[in-house]
Amino acid sequence: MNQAQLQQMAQVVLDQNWNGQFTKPAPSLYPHQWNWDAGFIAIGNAYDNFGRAMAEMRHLFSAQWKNGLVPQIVFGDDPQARYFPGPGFWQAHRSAQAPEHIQTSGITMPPVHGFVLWKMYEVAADKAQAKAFLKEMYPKVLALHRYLYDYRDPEEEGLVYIRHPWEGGTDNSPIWDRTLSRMQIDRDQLPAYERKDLQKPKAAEHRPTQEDYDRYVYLVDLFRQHDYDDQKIYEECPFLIQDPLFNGILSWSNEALIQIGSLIGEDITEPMQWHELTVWSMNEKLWDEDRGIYNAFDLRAGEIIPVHTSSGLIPLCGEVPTQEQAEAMLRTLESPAFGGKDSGILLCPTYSMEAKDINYKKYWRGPVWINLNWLLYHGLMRYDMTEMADRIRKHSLELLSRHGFYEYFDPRRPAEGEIGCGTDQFSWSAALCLDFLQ
Ligand code: 9WN
Repeated sequence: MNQAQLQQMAQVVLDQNWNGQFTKPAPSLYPHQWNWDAGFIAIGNAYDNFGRAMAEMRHLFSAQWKNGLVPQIVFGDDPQARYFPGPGFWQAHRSAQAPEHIQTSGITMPPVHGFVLWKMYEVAADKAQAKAFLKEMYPKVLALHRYLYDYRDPEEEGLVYIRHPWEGGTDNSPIWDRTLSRMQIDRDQLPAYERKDLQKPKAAEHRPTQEDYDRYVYLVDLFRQHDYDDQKIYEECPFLIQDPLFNGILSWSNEALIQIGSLIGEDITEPMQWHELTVWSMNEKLWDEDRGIYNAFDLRAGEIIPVHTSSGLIPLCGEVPTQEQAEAMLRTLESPAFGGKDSGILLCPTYSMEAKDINYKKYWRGPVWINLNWLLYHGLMRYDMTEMADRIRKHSLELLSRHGFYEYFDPRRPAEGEIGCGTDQFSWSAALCLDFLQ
């Protein structure tokens, strides 16, 4: 398939998943609007459909909570939509902070919006229109970051915690295993629920387990019992993790807020302070000198989580590491753990291939995801590591053009069984393909 055909097919996926108000991540599995998906999708649309990219972001932020939180899911009103947990389970209206006019979940997701807006501005054909859009959005993104620093960084370290695996975006990442396994769940006490994500034949094999879902549900139940009060949740929640992917993305968006604020003549004192503190703390607390990667930290247990996933390489995108640290990260990427040097593996597996429990088909426990590849690509480019960046871009395009716009991919060559996994017609795979093709 040539580039023009791939581009056209990616555009078709985005057109088909657009419902007039927002883009569904996938036609049936994910029928509502998701937070970080919306950001990646807006980047893809910014080239040829700037109006739709703006509408996507406006729809997401129309559901921003009064305290600044931007929800993980904004529910659409399609009566056919089947997804668990739906708005009736979340009961976000228990919080006085939730918006009245629209239904949402009660957690957030990685804060991609700052760099998404900057990227939209960079590629915009009509700079005056894009600048007006930045002016409109800047206070909203600032309010989101303020929420994160005010409510998710209790020790004022500059490191934001997530309180649910869904907030991290990498639902069943091995990073969470130990914390989740400490949670003793009494199934009789758990609210009754029915998963809707196991329709496809391989879904049970590829998606998170029942034990994972019990814990996801337990946490949502805890949040709603506390009416989504951040302080009470902080006191009680067994899952409080400072994740390098989340904080790396936050750093990039802090930096973008500084750029946007400077361009539109706003006060940038806050993002400058946030940026400096987060970068410093990530290097002080999360950097693993021996292994050349960033770790996560379990705030409840008070310990580092020394589990190697590609999340620990994402801080490259926010220019968190020094040049020297970045070179160590490149060596990590090239090592047998991530297979970056001619190993026949298509980059980048999401979990260290040296881990005994890597599973190349199971969601965030091994497969390649296009959004993480895209973040890594940009991170490597920032350090002029063009050879590895190019390899990641080429591998991403090879997967997409040969196998389609799947949700995630088995990186092995030859792979056993199917290579494209999860849902097909996945919006961010299509959107970021468009960006990779520019
Ligand atoms: C829960 C929509 C989302 C992505 C996440 C991905 C998956 C949801 C789910 O789908 O999570 O948020 O039901 O599995 O893990 O990153 O945003 O595409």
